[in-house]
Amino acid sequence: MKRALVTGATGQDGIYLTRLLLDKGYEVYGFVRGQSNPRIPALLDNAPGVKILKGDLTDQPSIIRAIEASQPDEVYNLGAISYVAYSWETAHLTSDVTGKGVLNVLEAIRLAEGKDSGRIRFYQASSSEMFGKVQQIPQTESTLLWPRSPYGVAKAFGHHMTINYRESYGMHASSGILFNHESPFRGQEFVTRKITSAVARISLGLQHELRLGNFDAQRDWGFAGDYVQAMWLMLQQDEPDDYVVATGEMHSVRDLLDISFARVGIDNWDRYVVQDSSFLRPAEVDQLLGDASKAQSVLGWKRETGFQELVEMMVDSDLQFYSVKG
Ligand code: F7E
Repeated sequence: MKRALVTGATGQDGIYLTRLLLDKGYEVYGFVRGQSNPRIPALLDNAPGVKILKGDLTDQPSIIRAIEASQPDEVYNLGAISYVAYSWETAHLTSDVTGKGVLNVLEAIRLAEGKDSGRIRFYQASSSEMFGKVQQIPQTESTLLWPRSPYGVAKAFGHHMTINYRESYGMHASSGILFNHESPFRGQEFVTRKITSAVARISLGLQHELRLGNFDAQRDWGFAGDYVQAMWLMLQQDEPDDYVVATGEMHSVRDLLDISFARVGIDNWDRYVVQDSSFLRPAEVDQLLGDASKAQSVLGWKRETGFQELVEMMVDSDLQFYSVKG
């Protein structure tokens, strides 16, 4: 039986990946932060059988102990402060967790491997946010990074550190450059879920207004459940490498609004949606579009869920949730 250690296990991707690994027969350990973390019950409900280990990415001894306790064949580093807007308010903390946290995990693995380099396979959750002010359209694994937020800068540090440890020590360290990926488990601070939950509440008469920032931002939005497959596939390869994971389609925040409101039978969303400058960012990433040809040809990965299907899945799930919860 293979063993895996997943940091950030209580997050959206953590839940999907943990479930995938359990289904494949792995023994899975979730590395989870905080005292009485309120997200642990959701993880245990959705991925029964996962074993919880407590620690923090900024506390390296806790990572070393987690590796000792779990004896993993594979480590997936999904833990991060992941909300881009918040990273301007906490640039130091974001650098420590989202950036230096990666180094802490890499070093802990190197220590555990000793002379047996490559024994523990490592996945780093890199992000399309590293492309920021895009220097090429669409973005590939070799596109120049130009991050536009403290979050993007921290992710770029983790990405390059992963490559550096692979090249310096022969570690089996791979990096997935994942474009935006969403699901009903997405946090409500992110624009997709903010919209789908508001639309559900508006159609149920529980909310009357939705305040948003930049309507014109464009992203390459995919389904998180499809994307965790790519993470796993990367660690099944003989050679570690970096891969873009994306749909190759770009949509705007307006498209999200169109599909979400249409799903509940509202054609004219103008009367509910208000632009609020407090949601604009100090530096915006205007558009992101990924080219996942390498993941498709080398890993045999392909996305299964289209944009409209994804948005409708999220609206339906929120409708169900709020019609029970109120
Ligand atoms: O924003 C615009 C906002 O916060 C998307 C994270 O998973 O993906 C995510 O980062 C766009 C931006 O995601 C609102 O300005 C307009 O242009 O959903 P988001 P993100 O910043 O792209 C990457 C790949 C990651 O790695 C990150 O961890 O939507 N937008 N109005 C808004 N965004 C939010 N959150 N709220 C608004 O009211």
